[in-house]
Formats: sequence, structure tokens, C-alpha cells
Amino acid sequence: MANLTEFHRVAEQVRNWGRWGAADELGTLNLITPEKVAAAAALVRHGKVFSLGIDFGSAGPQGAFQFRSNPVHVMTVDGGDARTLAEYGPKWLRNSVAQELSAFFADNPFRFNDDLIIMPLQAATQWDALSHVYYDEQLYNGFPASSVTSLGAVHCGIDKVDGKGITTRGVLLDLVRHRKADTYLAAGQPITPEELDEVVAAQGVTVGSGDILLIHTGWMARFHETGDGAEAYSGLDWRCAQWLHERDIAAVAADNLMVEDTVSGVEGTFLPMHMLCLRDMGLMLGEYWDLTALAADCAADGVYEFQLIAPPLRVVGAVGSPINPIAIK
Ligand code: UVW
Repeated sequence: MANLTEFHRVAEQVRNWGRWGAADELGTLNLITPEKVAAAAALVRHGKVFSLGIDFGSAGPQGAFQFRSNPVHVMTVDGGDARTLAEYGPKWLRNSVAQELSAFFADNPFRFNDDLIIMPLQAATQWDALSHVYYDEQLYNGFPASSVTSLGAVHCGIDKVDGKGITTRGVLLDLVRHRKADTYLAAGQPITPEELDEVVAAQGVTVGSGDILLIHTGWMARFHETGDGAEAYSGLDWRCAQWLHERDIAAVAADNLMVEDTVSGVEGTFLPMHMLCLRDMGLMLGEYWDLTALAADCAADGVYEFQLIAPPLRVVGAVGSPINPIAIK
């Protein structure tokens, strides 16, 4: 187990502050150049589309952690309202526009349904924005942590990265097949940088500047089997942050809840890789991505690279965003 002195030494090595200017809020997404975007699009050969998002619904992986809940989906207008609106709306509703609309229901075949969703932005398939995690009172690029208030993140909010798309070359690293695991990686064996090198070599794929890496651990497949979103698992060891930095990776996503291992590899810290990636490197983390079908296809055709399209929602000042990423081969 490493200590905080070692953590701070690594943090200094991987820190990208100032690399793209003092005002930068994009971090490693800067590595996705127009050439990179065009090259990624050229990876589409068969028109095979893989949706990597999970359901946004009440059966999601949240619940065990009190500060997050599964999405709550509510109908605000449904078929049952049509008769009520036609019969009572024109008199009962105290708003002229609503009255007019209700009157419309009485003598017009048009009907509509509306709904809303209430959810933590971190509940299901998502990007962590750079403002999601910090330490020593500073965010990525030295922005003050106090700039995230109840009004939202003034700096490094998810809306700041919208201009990047986000689309680039995606590369899947399949730890489940590499370890010859049944469905998922058993807990207690963090994925090391050396093992990432082994997987890259075994798959015959390259990883390079501007790529987004997808780490297949099988966690999502197990969740679909057991419905338990809180079980321990093996994820990336905190030292993988340095491995990502050396290769100029643009972002990393996994099929589990935190990308990194459930057990911190640094004494006295929680989620050291989050701190290094989000705060020091400016590298976004994707969580709860469903990589099961994509991993099966990659194993079948031996092609582990694809065009990845994963734009966040432009939620102003948000520290994360739900997404429905797609991979196209
Ligand atoms: C925290 O970092 C607290 O959560 P997440 O795993 O959603 O990034």
C-alpha cells in the first residue's frame, strides 16, 4: 500500500495544469484533434452500432448509497388525463392557456403524453465532469474548489466540454477475457498498469493520444444477474493514472461504478485515481457503461477499436452528466 507522499509525487508527474493554458477547462479532451475525430470516423466499416448506456429507471444500480437514488420517472400528462381535461379543464384550470388547451381536447382528436425524470446525475451511465472530485481546495487547472456552489460549477462543469462532441477513437480492453473469468472479475485483484500492457499486447491493438479507453470488467453483466449495485469488485489500480498519462489518453470509462478499484491503494485516501484523473490530469471518467455486447463482438472479430460517440447533456454548471454512448464498428 502506497502512502500520501508517494501519491503527491505521482500527482506532480501527471498534473496537466497549464498545459493547454491557464483558462483551460477541457483537460485531456484537448488531445482529441480534428484529425483524430476524422480518423475515428474511418473506423466504421460494417455499420454495427452498440448502445453502451443502461436503463434510466427504478431498477438501476443505486440504492445502497444513501446519497444517490435511482431515477424516478413520473408521467405528468397521460391517457387518463384526456377525459378529465375535456370535461373539467376549461372551467377548473385557472390559467387561460391551460383552459384553451383543455377545450381543444373536447372537439379535437389530438392527444399528448408528458413526463419528467428526477435523478442524481451520477445515478446511471455517466461522465464525471472535472469538477466532480478535488482535494486541497483546488479543482483541475488550479481553479478554486469554492467556485462550485449551490448555483453549480462556475469552472469545469460538464457544460464546458460540450464543444468537443465527444467523439474519438474508442479502444476496449477486455480484462474478463484476459483473466479467463467466467462473467466478471472477482474482487481483490486490482488491474495494474502491467496488466493493461499485457491486454494491449494480447489483443494486438494500439492505444495512443486522444483515445478513449473502455475497461471491460464484467461488473455490469453481474449487476444484470444479481441486481446488487454495491458488491465489491476489481477495478483499475490508482497507478493506472500514470499509465493513462504516459499514453495521452483522452478519457477512460468502465462498466462498473467507479472505474477504479473499490479498495484504495493509497493509505489515508478514498478514490486516489479519481483525484489524479479528474483534478490533476483533467481526464474525465465514465461510469456504469454497459460493455457486454461490445466486448463479445470485439472478441468475435478481433477488432478492439471503433468510433465512439459520447456527448454529455449541456446541464449548466453540473458536475456530471447522464449519457447514452454509442460505439460504431
Ligand atoms: C465519487 O467519486 C464520489 O463518485 P463516482 O464514483 O460517481 O465518481
